[in-house]
Amino acid sequence: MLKDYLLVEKFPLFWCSGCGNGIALQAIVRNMDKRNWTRKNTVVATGIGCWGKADDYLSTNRIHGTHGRALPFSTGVKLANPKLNVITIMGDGDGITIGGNHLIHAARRNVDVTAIMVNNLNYGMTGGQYSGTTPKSSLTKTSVYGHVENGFDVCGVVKAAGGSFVARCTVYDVNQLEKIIGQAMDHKGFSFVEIISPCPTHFGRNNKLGDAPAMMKLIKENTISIKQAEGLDFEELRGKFVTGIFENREQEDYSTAYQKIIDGLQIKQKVEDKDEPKEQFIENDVSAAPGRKEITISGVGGQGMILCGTMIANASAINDHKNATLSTEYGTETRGTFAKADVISSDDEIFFPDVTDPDLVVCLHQIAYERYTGKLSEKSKIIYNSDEVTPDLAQSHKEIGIPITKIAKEIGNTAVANIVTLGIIAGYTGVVSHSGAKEQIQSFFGSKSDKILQMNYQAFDKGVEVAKYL
Ligand SMILES: Cc1ncc(C[n+]2csc(CCOP(=O)(O)OP(=O)(O)O)c2C)c(N)n1
Ligand code: SF4
Repeated sequence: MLKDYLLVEKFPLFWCSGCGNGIALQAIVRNMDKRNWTRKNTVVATGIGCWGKADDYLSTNRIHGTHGRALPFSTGVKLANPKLNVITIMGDGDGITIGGNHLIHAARRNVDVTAIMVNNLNYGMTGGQYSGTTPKSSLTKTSVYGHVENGFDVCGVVKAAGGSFVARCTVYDVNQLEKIIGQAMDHKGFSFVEIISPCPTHFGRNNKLGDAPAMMKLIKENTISIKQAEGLDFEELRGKFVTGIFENREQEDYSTAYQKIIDGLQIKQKVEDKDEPKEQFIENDVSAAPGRKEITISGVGGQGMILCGTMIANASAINDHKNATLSTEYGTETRGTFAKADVISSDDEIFFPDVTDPDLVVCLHQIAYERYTGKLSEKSKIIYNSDEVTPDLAQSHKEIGIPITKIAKEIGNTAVANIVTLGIIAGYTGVVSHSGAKEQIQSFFGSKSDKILQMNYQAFDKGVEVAKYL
């Protein structure tokens, strides 16, 4: 039943009377009903705009995204769970003007989503400014003397970019509209449907095209089929809406191609696991402590804090099977200015990825130390690199200095200071299992020489040992 797909309690629709959006929405919902695309298996992603508000009325899972970005959201959803049906809803301002770059790349990648663009020839929601599809000479809020640019042939752009199903229809011909949307939904790969629709409130009024029925008549009179358009040149096609299916071909979609790579890597991994016995460091393992830990590793770019944070987050999520987040910050110069990695590891869900009340802040450099000293809650401890930091003695009750650079140098290279830090953090907080941390070291340095790998294992062990005395 259609009403199972609609949030009827949100009615009446927000759109102006005579707007074509309601007709387009109905055609989508009818097709969802026929295919059983319910809230259990379907996600709708939209951008901003009048048409972008269509998701307000749909009972499926929805992402009301930012303007021009509906396709990246859809791509992410589809990649994360290829079993879902994904519909992208976008206006002409949204899809081809502000988000044009995303449109061509989604088409090129052949992402398996059904992208439905309502083209009302202007920015409706913001008051009728011209968009990338506004025809030459049109009057809009931002072209009061007549638009000097040509509008995009959007289907031409999407086809050229590699879209495997490309079609145009109008809200006047509802039979064709419903049929084409159905075909687009059934298509495996990127399907794009452009729907020509009236915006009587702005485009119609600004161009003195009459009321909504008059605009519908105009759309009807100016619509021609692909066959009728054959042989017409650019000027002869001006003002015409060519409808029909421009492209419909089979081609492997993005998620399927991606999945093949993942499957291949997993098979390879299984073979390697069988061939090589697990490293001996799994023996005498120290497990990760239960609960939640928030840790900041800070310093200046080039000291390897981001790698240290990445290893903790990876070990936590991949090896210890906890939840983990990593967020990083570094200056535009990358090296030599403040940089940090925030890691949260938790047995429970993490709802916000930034560290707000750290258990531990490691400061490898004076610049970083000054950001944190005296500014943290009672709970937080600071461990600083005493080779690089002159501490504030008033804070000594909650700060610990360790000559991290010197320890790294004694092991063989100051570059391993971040792995000494990893060992100190693992030993002091228990945020990760020691085997997990070492698997990460193996994963990052395994392809280098054995000498480098062993030096990093040693750096980790030394950090753990130092932590025993804290
Ligand atoms: C990046 C960005 N730029 C501009 C805006 C302002 N804005 C909101 S809706 C809109 C116009 C939408 O036009 P269109 O996508 O054609 O949809 P319509 O309203 O015509 O259905 C604009 C420009 C915004 N929200 N975000
Ligand atoms: S402004 Fe135009 S596009 Fe927006 S709801 Fe009104 S008629 Fe429709």
